[in-house]
Amino acid sequence: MASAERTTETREHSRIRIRSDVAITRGHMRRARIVLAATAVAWAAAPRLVDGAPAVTTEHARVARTPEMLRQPPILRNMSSHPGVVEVTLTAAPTRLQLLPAGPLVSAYAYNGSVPGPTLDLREGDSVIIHFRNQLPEPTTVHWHGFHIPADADGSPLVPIAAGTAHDYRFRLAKGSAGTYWYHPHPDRRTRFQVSMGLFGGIIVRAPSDPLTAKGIPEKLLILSDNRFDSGGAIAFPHATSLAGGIDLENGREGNVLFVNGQVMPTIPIRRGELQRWRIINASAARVYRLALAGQRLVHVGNDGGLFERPVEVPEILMANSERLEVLVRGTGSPGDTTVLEDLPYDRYMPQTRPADWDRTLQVLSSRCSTATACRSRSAAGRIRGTCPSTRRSASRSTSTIIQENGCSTVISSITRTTG
Ligand SMILES: [Cu+2]
Repeated sequence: MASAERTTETREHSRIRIRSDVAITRGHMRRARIVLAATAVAWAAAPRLVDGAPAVTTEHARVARTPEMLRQPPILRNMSSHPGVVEVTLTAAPTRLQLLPAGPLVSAYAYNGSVPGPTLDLREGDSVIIHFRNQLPEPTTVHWHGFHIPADADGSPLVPIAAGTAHDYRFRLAKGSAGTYWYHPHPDRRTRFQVSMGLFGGIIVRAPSDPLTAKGIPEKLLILSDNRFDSGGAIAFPHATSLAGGIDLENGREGNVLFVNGQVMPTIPIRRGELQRWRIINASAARVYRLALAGQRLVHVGNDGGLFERPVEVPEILMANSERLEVLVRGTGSPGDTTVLEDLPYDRYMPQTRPADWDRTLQVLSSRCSTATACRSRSAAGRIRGTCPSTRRSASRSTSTIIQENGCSTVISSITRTTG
């Protein structure tokens, strides 16, 4: 993988396919050295680059002016009637979509016609069959990011699916694998391009008993991505030997418009006092997010490995590419009040290619308090606590204790799973 493409990958890739990564990386590093040499003169003349770097804040703010309610990606339809078997059809194909609010129809790649692709909703222990059809004009694969499955089913670059052909992916999910995952292409040298063209989707693996679901806490799937567009609204890729192409190679291709489920700065309605579980996936090719909820602390309850034993209350969470996290968010304030999920500045750049506006905070989405429910809440590390007239106490079989919210109040001191 090229150095820029490697930024779409996580530690999991490194663990699972060290040998193939090393081989691919060497080849790409040779190409990277050639490109870097070709642009060295220009870089020397522009020690703090502005021209060629994406104007992140300006463009994102410009297109984020028409807020709309957050949509959930469609769920892939299970065609099997056998318990424990999930059989779906997934097609990657070129299409034309409106990617920018009020923007034109532009060329994109999509799974089953949508960006993000449909969500794969699974359970631990499921036998999964994915009938994949590659209608792209180039080879691709589908990689099930985070799954511990046989290498030949995992969509590696070593098992490409040729243009115009089909392939069945088959695997079984292990017990204890509940969590949030995602899928994306992983062809040799084209991962960055195909993901940027729109090929990515979410995966949820559910446990037989999920303490948060059991308590009726509603959940949202939030797939974060970014992209870059030309003046005509088309997805923009600089030439590999251009200055911007060299920057992409060094920094990874970072977009100047941020999306959640393909929407720019959408709104999530939340009742006052309501607790929501947000499953967040960083499907951006290179962007590292420092997520913070303005005016609130985040209650971090899970990551790539599923739910934690106990929640952790934090002011912000650093989220690298391909990482997943789960947080609990409470509706606060008066009806109509909004709380903004922000991407705080994170300096991961080489000085000569650092975007001029890297230190600006970006708005990712907002949650809007929708109805009045009188609640006063206070928080402490490891628990969420609120006060309301009446609460119902329930205890799981393990050490976890959850006081179920009755209208508005919830205390969670532990979220240990009680799977049987
Ligand atoms: Cu991946």
